[in-house]
Amino acid sequence: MGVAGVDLSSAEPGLSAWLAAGFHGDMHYMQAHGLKRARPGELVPGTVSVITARMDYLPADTPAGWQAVEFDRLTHPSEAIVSVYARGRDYHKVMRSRLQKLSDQIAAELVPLGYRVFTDSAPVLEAELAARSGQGWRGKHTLLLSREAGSMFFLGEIFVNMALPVSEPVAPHCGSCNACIDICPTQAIIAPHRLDARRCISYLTIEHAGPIPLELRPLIGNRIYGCDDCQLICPWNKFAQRSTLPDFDARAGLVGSQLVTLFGWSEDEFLRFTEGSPIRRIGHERWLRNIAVAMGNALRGRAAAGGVNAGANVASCVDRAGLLAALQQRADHPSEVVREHVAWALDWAVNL
Ligand code: B12
Ligand code: SF4
Ligand code: SF4
Repeated sequence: MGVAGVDLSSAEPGLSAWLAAGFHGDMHYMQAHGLKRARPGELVPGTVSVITARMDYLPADTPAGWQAVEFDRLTHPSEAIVSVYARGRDYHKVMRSRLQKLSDQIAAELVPLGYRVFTDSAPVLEAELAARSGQGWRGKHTLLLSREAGSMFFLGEIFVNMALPVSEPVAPHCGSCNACIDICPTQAIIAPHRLDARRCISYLTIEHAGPIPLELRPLIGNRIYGCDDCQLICPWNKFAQRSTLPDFDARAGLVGSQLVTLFGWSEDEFLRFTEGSPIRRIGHERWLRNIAVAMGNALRGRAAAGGVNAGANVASCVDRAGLLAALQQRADHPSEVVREHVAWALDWAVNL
């Protein structure tokens, strides 16, 4: 944990430039609040300090060398890849409730305090606040990074109406490394610390509602929810810590499942299997859209563009008949978005 002040004015020009460039795509919530995002005192009047927290999320049973295990999934194109942060319980719930408990306790036992807690739940520049309060530095991929914990952690804050001594920021340690920029499958990191979200697979599979741009579909490979590549390649993630909470243990079905299996889930099954998971928020339609793209890519038979195994020919381990049959079963799906992505996948598979 650390403490930041509320003056983020030096971040405002960067936020405005990012929005003006349209890098937020259709994440209208990023634009809606304008510069309030950089002004904690406007979001919660009376706020004079922000207590910041980070919380590790690697599942407790994560093996040594887990980055190689994750990269290897890209060479099994029939397997569905859900990014690591989304395999357990929704962090919004886990972290917010713990911060709420902590604040209640501080207010009850230590000092009367006005407070509000947030974890990606309001217009707050979380990584900026965390960087200013010594939680780590901003990596070139834009995420917060620490020498003790890499970047596999969530951020959260307690806005308080009491002036607290501010923590010292830490020096950046990216040096001349550019590994995250180089590995990004869609070249979404257009320069150090500059992310065009519209190209990011995390945006395309989670935040974006409509059709996925055609030129980006092949680059998504078999990633069906989020993307971890820029973090997997980061040398500092050898220091990433396992979570001590069972909440972040991976749920059955979300690791190592076949695309065909997840594509077969009915809407009821989708809602049941994703109860309490962040995945639920994308809904069944986007879920099918994402998996259809991955199935098209699997049929095409090449390892996901980008990743360390880029271009490897992996057609031999793909059950073409099974994938084609599953796609054809959804060809008349009531959603136009699903139908169009299924048609694309079938077409992409045959028109080599
Ligand atoms: C919107 C959002 C996204 C978007 C955009 C990401 C982004 N980098 O902006 C998308 C959907 C792509 C995304 C993806 C992911 N996200 Co996200 N996301 C957010 C969210 C809600 C807001 C981030 C934000 O404010 N972006 C706006 C830009 C302007 O901010 P910025 O990067 O700080 O930019 C500063 C400078 O770089 C500069 N700048 C940036 N661009 C430009 C352009 C120009 C021209 C100029 C001059 C300056 C400039 O100015 C800014 C101010 O100083 C935060 C939660 C929160 N409320 O903060 C989570 C958050 C950043 N995400 C998180 C996570 C885990 C992820 C993923 C790893 C999930 C996944 N596995 O798929 C990926 C990682 C992708 C990546 N490399 O960033 C965590 C990160 C934890 C950490 N260790 O840092 C957060 C903090 C959520 C949380 N509470 O834990 N995310
Ligand atoms: S999450 Fe994936 S697509 Fe997004 S910036 Fe990182 S490597 Fe690129
Ligand atoms: S991969 Fe390299 S440049 Fe990117 S965040 Fe990690 S250390 Fe920094």
